[in-house]
Amino acid sequence: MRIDVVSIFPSYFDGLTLSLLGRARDSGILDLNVHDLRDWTSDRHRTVDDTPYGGGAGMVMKPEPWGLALDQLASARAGSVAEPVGPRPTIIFPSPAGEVFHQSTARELADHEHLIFGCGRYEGIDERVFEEAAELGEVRLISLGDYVLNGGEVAVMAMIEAIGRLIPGVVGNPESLVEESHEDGLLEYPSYTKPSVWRDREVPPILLSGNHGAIAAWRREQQIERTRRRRPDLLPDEG
Ligand code: JDE
Repeated sequence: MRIDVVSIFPSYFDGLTLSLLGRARDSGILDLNVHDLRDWTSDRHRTVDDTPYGGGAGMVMKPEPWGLALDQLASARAGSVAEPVGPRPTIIFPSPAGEVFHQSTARELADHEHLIFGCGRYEGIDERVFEEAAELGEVRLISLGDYVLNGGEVAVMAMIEAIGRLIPGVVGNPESLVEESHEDGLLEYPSYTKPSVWRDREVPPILLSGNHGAIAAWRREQQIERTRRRRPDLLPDEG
């Protein structure tokens, strides 16, 4: 998978090159490229924002640098620039006004060949950028949840981490993916390790019993109970 990120703070993404995703990059499974939006400006001050038409608070990101950046990154495909070969990219803009990101969104995006993430700052991006981007690929405005961040960078990092670990070959043990929260629609069961008694707190005895069937049933029961208490919205009946 190829991922391009466009941001005015590219160094935010240094952390992504570490650990899990770092290994995916080293092995060639993930081709992650972070770009500075200002590289597509041509004025002395490398301007990326301007005042909003119609008035209002704050600044809006100018369309020209975004247009040039997306043209170039979307054409980074086999074939020629005029006649590229292969699937069109999916172009993602984090936005509090977007569709909500779920594990199912991550799974779907993990199958894509080329993702481009655009990180907005200030009060937003000139709306015509999304229309232009739609000529180059599938555009998705995606929200992490109902809260506002200063810019898209942190949201993009979260999405790349969620997507990147689902690319086959990134996580060593595929079973660890299936057992996690949200992969089976329930929260995780509680985990324990040694010592079996710590500060007078005992590990549930069933986990020491060696009865694998009983352990599996207990864990499932814990999952259902936790989900009912903390996230009843995830259960089929009685949202
Ligand atoms: C993401 N949940 C919250 C994005 C934006 C077009 C595109 C993007 C402060 O204003 C913002 C902030 C952000 C960053 O993303 C989030 C977010 N998931 O806050 C935009 C506006 N228009 C604007």
